[in-house]
Order: sequence, then structure tokens, then C-alpha cells
Amino acid sequence: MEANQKKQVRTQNPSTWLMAFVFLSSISFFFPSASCRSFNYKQALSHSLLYFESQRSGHLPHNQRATWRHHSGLTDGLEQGVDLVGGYYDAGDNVKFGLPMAFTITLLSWAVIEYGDLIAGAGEYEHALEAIKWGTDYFIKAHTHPHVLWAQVGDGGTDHYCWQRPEDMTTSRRAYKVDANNPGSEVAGETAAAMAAASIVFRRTNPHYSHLLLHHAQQLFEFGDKYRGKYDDSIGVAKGYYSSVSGYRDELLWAAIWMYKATQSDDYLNYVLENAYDFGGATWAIAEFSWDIKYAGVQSIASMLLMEEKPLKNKNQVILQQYRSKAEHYLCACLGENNSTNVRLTPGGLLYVRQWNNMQYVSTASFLLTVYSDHLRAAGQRLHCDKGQVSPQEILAFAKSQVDYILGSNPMRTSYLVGYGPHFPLRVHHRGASIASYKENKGFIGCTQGYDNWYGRRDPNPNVLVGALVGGPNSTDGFTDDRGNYVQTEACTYNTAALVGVFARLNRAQEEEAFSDEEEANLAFISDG
Ligand SMILES: *[C@@H]1O[C@H](CO)[C@@H](O)[C@H](O)[C@H]1NC(C)=O
Ligand SMILES: *[C@@H]1O[C@H](CO)[C@@H](O)[C@H](O)[C@H]1NC(C)=O
Ligand SMILES: CC(=O)N[C@H]1CO[C@H](CO)[C@@H](O)[C@@H]1O
Repeated sequence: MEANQKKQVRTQNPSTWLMAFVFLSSISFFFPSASCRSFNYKQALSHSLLYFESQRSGHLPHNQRATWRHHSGLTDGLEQGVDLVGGYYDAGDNVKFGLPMAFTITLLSWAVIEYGDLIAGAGEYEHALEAIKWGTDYFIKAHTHPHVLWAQVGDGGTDHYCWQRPEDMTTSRRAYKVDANNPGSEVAGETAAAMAAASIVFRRTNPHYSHLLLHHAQQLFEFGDKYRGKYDDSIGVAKGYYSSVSGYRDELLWAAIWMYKATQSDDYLNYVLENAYDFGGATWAIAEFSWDIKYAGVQSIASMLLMEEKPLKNKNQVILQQYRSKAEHYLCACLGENNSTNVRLTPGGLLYVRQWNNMQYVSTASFLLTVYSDHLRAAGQRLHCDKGQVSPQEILAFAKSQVDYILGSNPMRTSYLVGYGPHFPLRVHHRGASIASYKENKGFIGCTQGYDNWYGRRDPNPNVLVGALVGGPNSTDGFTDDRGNYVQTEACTYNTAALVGVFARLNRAQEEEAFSDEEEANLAFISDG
């Protein structure tokens, strides 16, 4: 059985995170030249969107492509008299955790906002929208009153006692909520951000739905802001799994900036500006962007507002500039271009923040770097780091180096995206994937029976969890493909969500490169002739 505290749990406060950065003067940053090995980013993109179907809870539709899965969690919320059927299991277990689920949907929506055309160009637009809507449909159900949000179904304690397919679950499906008396500003804020971002995504194709999402987002933001409190004080069972270490001030800024993007209403921008210092948005420089800590995301979006042509008041510019300096700290630290503190790299060149599910930080950093580089390019600007200026092309090249590592350009010569390439993890720590498909074996598999007959087997998982990004290697690029090694072999929805836009962007870059190579070849042919 797994350790009690499954997700990465930290006891440090933000100041020790800063101290925890490791200064590696010996590793000088280099920009990887075009790798001789070429990856199929289009296939990686398709795989990544398929993964969300494997994580679905609820009644599965006819067009379900992850065919080894079946309906599950059909009585979720029943005990509490609320319909909470649907949504996503977050990782290798069968709990529906509201905070990481919402962060996943915010990331997916952001990817579509930035790279929707490129995702469509790769033929994956409908799949991307379906992945988002599976989450937002659930959030609509879970938000039963302006000041009530159901933020978890099931609990890690009873869930981890069992190794069962979601289709067989006999664990507690009790639902937990936040409300005015038991506030939860992180989960209200993140769900508001997710719904606001998704409202932008659906604006053109489904205006009614978009409007509905925005309405929920407005109420949730107001709820999270008016009734302030840490969500894991109200939902104690979230502690030890998704404890909010950074508190809710980052989520409130994050929600407000997404509300601003969705509405263009100055009220929300003013919130971001007025709370810039009290909430740490313009002061914290933290080299981690995750389900817990959103500062780098807020700071990046604030910086992009400065790059737009829309005129801003001088006073606003000054505060946004503070946000921008912190965004740059994050980006430069990832690039190894800050003077004193940088994010560590493994000897093989992978960003390394911490042991447990390190890939989540790699994928979010790759996404922020990619988006930022494109906004810089559009504005004709460069990134200013202590060690010098970095061009948008160089930033994208670094993001590419991280993605190429993920897809197989690494010392283990394995892909960490399941189902991609000739070698990938075969024993992903995942209940459903590691037990025979319900479609093939409908016999009930009990709580401990799953441990006895399936968990400990050396065999590969019977179901390939295509598109899942696992926790990944350790600080020296080592990786052990063992189901019990959940620190490395468990995948989470937010790991993959951050890569969707990056795959689409790299696929476009590759197409452009192929096109210019072809042109060159044609020119050579003409001159030869
Ligand atoms: C960074 O370090 C270099 C070399 O020590 C120095 O010249 C430069 O002024 C420093 N930049 C900042 C912003 O501290
Ligand atoms: C990383 O993993 C490899 C192989 O599993 C192991 O040999 C190595 O000692 C590990 N490194 C660290 C720093 O734990
Ligand atoms: C450009 C930049 O933000 N540099 C940062 C480098 O790291 C130091 C120490 O953490 C920060 O104070 C700087 O702001």
C-alpha cells in the first residue's frame, strides 16, 4: 500500500522555497541545436488529449475512445443529495479532488486560447474542447448555490486502502463542500479561473455555454474573495494529498486576472493591481508553477498585458512592471540565466524542482516559456535576464529541449509520455490501467483483491494509459518502472494538461521547418537545373 501522504507535501513556507533553489554555477546554460532526433509532436498532441478520456468519471459517452474504461462513480453525491456524477479522477486513484481538477481545466483552456488554431491544424480541436467540457460540465453541477461549491468526492484515506478499478469502487464516495461558513478560497478561485478561461474558449462555438460559464465564474470569484479561508481547513480530507501550502492569495489573483481576460472589466484588473503587494503577486518570485502555487502564471499574464498595444494608465504600468520583473525571475531561473538562483537541471538537462512528480514542474515551465516566447516575439521584444538578453527563439528552443527529454531524448532512452515511442513506462501507478479492463473482465475485483492479484505483478499494465505524463526521473536522470514507485510512475491530469499547447506549438514549428527545408531543396534543384 502506498504511503499515507501521496502527493508532494511540503512543510516549508515560501521563503524556504527560495532558499531551496540550488545554484549551479558549474552548469552553464546552452541552447540545444536542432536535435538530430526528430519527434512526432502531432502524435504526442493526440496522445495527450486521449489521456483525459482515461481519467473520466461518470457515464461515458458513445464516442469514448479510451475503450478499456466503462461507467463509474454513478452515485457520486447521492448521499448528500446532489448530482456529482462526472469530472475527472486526478491521478492513479479514484478520488475527485476539486483543486487540481480545476487547475487542469484552466491549463487546458489556456492552451486552447493561445494555440487553438494550431490544435485545430493538427485535427485535435474537438478533442481539446471535449476535454475541457468534461471538466466544466462537472463544475456547473458542483456549484449548486452562489456560495456553495462541492470540491471533493471520495477521500484519499479509504481510497488508498483499496486497489480497485473505478468501475468496481466500493470505497466511500462521500462528497465535501465549501460554503460561507466553511470557506475555501483556493478551490473557489481556481474553479472561477477555470470557468472564466473556458468561457473564452467556448465564446465562438457555443456562446450560450460560454455565458453560463462566465456567470458561474463571477459568482465563484466573489464567493472566494468575500468568504476568505483555506480550503483544506474546511475540507480536512484534502490535507496530506492536496494541502494548500501557499494559501489562497495566489488563487484570488489568478482568478481575478482570468476574470479580466474573460470580461475586460477594469474591476478585475484593479483587483490585481490593488492587491499586488498584499497578496504577493508583485513580490514573490517562486520558481514553481503548480496546482498549489499560481504566482508565475499570474505574473506571466500580467506581463503580457504590458506587451499588448492597449494603452494602460501610468500607475497601472508601474505595478504591472513589478509583476513582470517577477515573471522574468521565474523564466530566467528556468533558463539558468539569473545571476544568483536558478532552477537546477539534471545532468541530462531536465529541470529539477523536487523528487515527487517532478514532471509537473517541467511541463508547466515548458508551457509558460512557450507562451511567453510567442508574446515576446509578437511584441518584438526579448527577455531580460541578469546574464543577458534571451531571444524568443532561444526561449522556445529551451522549452523544446524539455519536451524532447520527455519524449525520449534522455539518458534512460525512454519516453515519459505513456504510449509514445518504442519505450515508455509499462507499470504506471494507476488503479484502472493496472487491472484487466472491465470490458474484458466484468467479475468484481474487491478492495484488497486488487492489491493481491494486480498491484504487485511484475507484468506490464494490461491497459496502456496513453498520453499520461508520469512523475519522471530523479535528480540524476534515473527512473525505475515499478508500480509501487509512485513518486516516479504515477501520472496526474495537470502534468499532461500543461503540454497540450506546447505539443501543438512544436508541431507547427516542425511543419514550418520542413516547409523551409523543402523550399531550399526546390531552390537547389532549380539552380542545379
Ligand atoms: C550578473 O553577474 C554579472 C557577472 O558577475 C555582472 O556583471 C552583472 O552586473 C550581474 N547582473 C545583475 C543584474 O546583478
Ligand atoms: C536515481 O535512480 C537511479 C536508478 O534508479 C539510482 O541508481 C540513483 O542512485 C538515483 N539517484 C538519486 C540521487 O537518488
Ligand atoms: C532578474 C531577477 O529577477 N533576478 C533575480 C535573481 O535571483 C535573485 C535572488 O533570488 C532575485 O532577487 C532577483 O530578482
